[in-house]
Order: sequence, then C-alpha cells, then structure tokens
Amino acid sequence: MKKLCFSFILLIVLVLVACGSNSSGGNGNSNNKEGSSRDSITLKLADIQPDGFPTVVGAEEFAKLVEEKTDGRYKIDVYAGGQLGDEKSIIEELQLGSMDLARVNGVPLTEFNDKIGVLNLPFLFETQEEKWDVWTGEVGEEILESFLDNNMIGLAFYDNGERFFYSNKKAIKGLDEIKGQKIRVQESELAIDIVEALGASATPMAYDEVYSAIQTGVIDGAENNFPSFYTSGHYEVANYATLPGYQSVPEVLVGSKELWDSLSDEDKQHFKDAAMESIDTQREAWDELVIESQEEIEANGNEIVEIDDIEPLREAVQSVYEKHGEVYKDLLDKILEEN
Ligand code: BDP
Repeated sequence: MKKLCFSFILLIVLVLVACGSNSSGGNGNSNNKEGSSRDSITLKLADIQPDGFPTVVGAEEFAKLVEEKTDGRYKIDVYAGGQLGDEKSIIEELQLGSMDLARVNGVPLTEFNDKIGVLNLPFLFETQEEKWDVWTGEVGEEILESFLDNNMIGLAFYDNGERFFYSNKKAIKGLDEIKGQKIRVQESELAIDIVEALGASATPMAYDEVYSAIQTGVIDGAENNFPSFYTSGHYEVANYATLPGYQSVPEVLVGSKELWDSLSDEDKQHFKDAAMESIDTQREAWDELVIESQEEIEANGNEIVEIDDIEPLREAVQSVYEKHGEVYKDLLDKILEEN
C-alpha cells in the first residue's frame, strides 16, 4: 500500500513538473517552442567571451528587450565564457537548430557564409563612422539576411574595434618584423591568407588555446583588439603590441533558422528590433573597455609600438583582394561606392 501511495505521489509530481515548465532542455535546444500563450519559451544564447565583456553586455540587453517586447513570452538565457563550446561548434549547432542564438565573430562565420567575408578584408575602412554606415546600411542588411541560406539568421552587428598584432618575440614595426613570426589566426581561410600575405606564418586555432600556445612558444603571437588582448590575459605572455589595427571585423548576433521559422512575423520584428536597439549598449560598453584595457596593458609595462608607414602593409595584402575580391565583387563595389 505504502509503495502504491508513493508511486501515485511520484506520478502527480511528474505531471506537475511537466506542466509547469516550458523552458528549453539542457542540450541547448528549445524543445517546447509551441508553448501556449501563457507559457514562456526560454532560449539559449552562447558567447565565448566572459561575463561583463561588451558582447555579453549587448546580448544581455538584447535578451531583456526581447522579453519586454514579447510580454515575457520569450526569455533568453545568456551563457558566457564558452560554456556552450567554441565558436566553430556553436555555429554548427546553430545550423542544426540545436542552439537557438549566439554572438560569434565575423571571421569564423566566413567559412559558413559567402558574403560576410567582405567585411573582414584588411584596411577596408578609413573611419569608424564609415564602418558603421556600411554595417547598419543596405550592405549590412543584405549580409545579415543572407545567413538564411546557411540555416541561420543574422540579427545585428556589434563592435569588435580594430584587430592588431601582438607578439612575445619582438616588436613589429613593419613588414620586416612580421616576417617569419608564427601568428595565431581564427579558423578561416581568409584570415590565413591575410597574415601570410604580410609574411608571417599563420597558425589557425581556437581562442581558448592561444594563451598557452604563446606561453609554450608554439606560436609567437596573435592578433586581436584591446578588450580581448586584455581579458584573455594574452598581454601577460605577449609583451609587444603593434598599432594601428589592420582589420575591423564585426561581432555578429545570430540565430538558428529553426528558431526564426518558429516565430510569428510580429515576433520576428520584435527580435530584430531588440537586436538593433541593443547595439548602443554594446558600443558604450565597448568604448569603455577599449580605454580601460589599453590603460591596464600600459600599466603592466607592455611595449606598444606604432607602424609609421602602413603603405607597404596595404600593398602586401593586395594579393588577398585579388584572390578573394572576385567572390565579394558586388558587395565590395557597393561599399566602395558608399565611401
Ligand atoms: C575576439 C572575438 C571572439 C573571437 C576571438 C578570436 O570577440 O568572438 O573568437 O576574437 O580571436 O575579438 O578567436
């Protein structure tokens, strides 16, 4: 009798638990996307950058706005610090629909989408303003929407500043010093070609492997912006940094096509608006961390050198424009027309 009673209580508890929750499962997938209007659907958003990093701040603002705009029908949990895997696997999961949303960098995305690479071409923009005009203009919109062809949806671009080289071997003051250095790049053919065109030997690897690779001498250096150079701790193992940057790539807020297709037109608009509105918050956090991280790096005693004459570097990467320019021709023409 006791046993029967226990089973009955257990059954009731299980039924209650099943009715009360309509959030996504532990595998990163939202299992119950068709909840009744009373219930809320909880989505997962992945970011490899740590808590407090500007992209995470932006993603949290996006999550807040989505919840507000949909009257709590959609909630988004942001998983920072690479808890849900590295960028390449996050992108693959988005394509499969086993990840709902993510903030990933534009460079690894070039391997999955044939338009975004145009924004990663070296020395493309002269000013921040030009860059943002393109990102938030017609070209930017065309690129974001093109992700639907890759089983994803692009929602907005976030700032990633300028990527510059750093090394623990020697200060890079021009092509002579880049030559022969082993530089880590992100996992993309375009990234490899740029660094090789400058005379270095490119070593693609995931972000979280870079610190120990520099420390143990597997590579001489890498390239990134001040906030990443600082928060990753790479500045502790790579003493020399070189300005100016050579590339301004976007961070991208992306979703799975599966999620996108499950949204009503009205909710699609809410997600899109929330993404666009979160840009200001991300950019503010970005600008603050650029200043703070540069100060901290200088205070640590790192040597930051300036390349006086950038022209030879621009000339060196012409081969990249020749090799990849054809694929991006239409978009590149539009960008050059706009500027
Ligand atoms: C940082 C991006 C991050 C990239 C990382 C990298 O925020 O998403 O994965 O660079 O170099 O700037 O891998």
